[in-house]
Amino acid sequence: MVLDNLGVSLRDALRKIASANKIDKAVVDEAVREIQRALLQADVNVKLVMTLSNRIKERALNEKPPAGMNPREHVINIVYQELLNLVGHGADLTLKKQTIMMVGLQGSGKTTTTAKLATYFQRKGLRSAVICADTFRAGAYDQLKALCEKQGVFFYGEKGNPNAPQVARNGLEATKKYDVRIVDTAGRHALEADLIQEMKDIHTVVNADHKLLVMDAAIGQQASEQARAFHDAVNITGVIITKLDGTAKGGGALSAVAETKTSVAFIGVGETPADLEKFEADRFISRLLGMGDIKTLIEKAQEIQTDEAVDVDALMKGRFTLKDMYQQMEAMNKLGPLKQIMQMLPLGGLGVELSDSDYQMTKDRLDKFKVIMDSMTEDELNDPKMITASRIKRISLGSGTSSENVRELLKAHQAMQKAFKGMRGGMGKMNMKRLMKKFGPGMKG
Ligand SMILES: Nc1nc2c(ncn2[C@@H]2O[C@H](COP(=O)(O)OP(=O)(O)OP(=O)(O)O)[C@@H](O)[C@H]2O)c(=O)[nH]1
Ligand SMILES: [Mg+2]
Repeated sequence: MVLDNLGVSLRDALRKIASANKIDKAVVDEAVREIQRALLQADVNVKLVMTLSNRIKERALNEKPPAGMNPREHVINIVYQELLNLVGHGADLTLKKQTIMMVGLQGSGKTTTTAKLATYFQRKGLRSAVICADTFRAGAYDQLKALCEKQGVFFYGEKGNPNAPQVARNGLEATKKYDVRIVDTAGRHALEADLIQEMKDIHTVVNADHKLLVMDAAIGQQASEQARAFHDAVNITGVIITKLDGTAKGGGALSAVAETKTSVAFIGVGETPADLEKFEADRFISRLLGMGDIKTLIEKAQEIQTDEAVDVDALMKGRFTLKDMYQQMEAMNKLGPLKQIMQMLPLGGLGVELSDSDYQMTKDRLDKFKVIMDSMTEDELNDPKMITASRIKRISLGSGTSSENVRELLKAHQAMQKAFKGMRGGMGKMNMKRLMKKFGPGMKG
């Protein structure tokens, strides 16, 4: 999805922290610089980026890690928390009787989102009604009416009446018995005085429980200024970011949250009424940082542990002998392709580049490796580095395979060893289960 690039860069920065021998000023500075670069590239507001990076720096260097957390984990956790602060903690649009007013620039997705929201509440068992207070754009009435009718949502509008506040008032009167009433308003190209005035007038009439600012994910750096203007006019209570299914960077819209001191309530991920997701900040950040799937991995590993002892921690521990490799390959064959497993690890597998074909062992290939290993001495199995050309020849003869086969095995071992080393270094002494616990809120569901 969008923000993929941001995720990749942030994971890079975290990986540096995770693989540092020691957390000192230089390490923190460099990681923070990378985080800055990543956020700026995603169009997050410059001022926000500066505030955030200063806070990370300050906390990383001054705060003592809580008991049971090593300095690397501590710093990663700080980054996680500060990013969470940046996007807010999810606006509280609970399932209750309420009125909602939608505001935003022209084309930001207000009308579409109005229908989506009405559908959302309706599916949760609340009765929704929609009021069209966009008397500015000719097609607005028909557009919203059609969307509502398709979803079985009650629609109120007055075609031909140019007085938006009046339509809103009448609409509220007509929809009294509904649980959730959503008022769609007109957008304009830019923030013009007449839009602001009309919005304020509607706001006075509607006095909504929630004033939601709808922002296109593509809005970029001007988002904060726009958000401020809307906030000053109607006191925004939450933000909806639309078109996150597209290719925009999204960081600008995220910045609107800080500007309005609110949270993202929902995100729009498509054009149909179902393409609306409730925004869960911790989940979002976990996903961005690649921590989202650890739970799946652990569960998967635990399932297998019952019959075939696979300890995920052990994958990253100790010396990696040929015997270990065989065991791991056997185990991992059960888990699925190594690459997929690695990607499920925290921080996106710590950037270890693997190609599936190299690691996906067929049963045949494993069997062959087993035969080859049977012809090796104990020393060779424990320290494959000692396997010289002449030993390769002996092993291939003894196992009835070719020298190529033996080399293939050694190559696979080396690559895997390297991969695990990367992970081991990267994870520090991080314990997967502890890590999960720590990032627990993000691991829900
Ligand atoms: N891909 C995608 N398209 C969206 C999303 N939300 C809205 N759109 C599209 O964006 C366009 C504008 O949406 P509208 O809902 O009409 O925007 P608006 O803010 O009401 O526009 P005005 O009323 O003219 O100010 C439409 O073509 C929508 O289908 C989304 O989350 N994803
Ligand atoms: Mg509209």
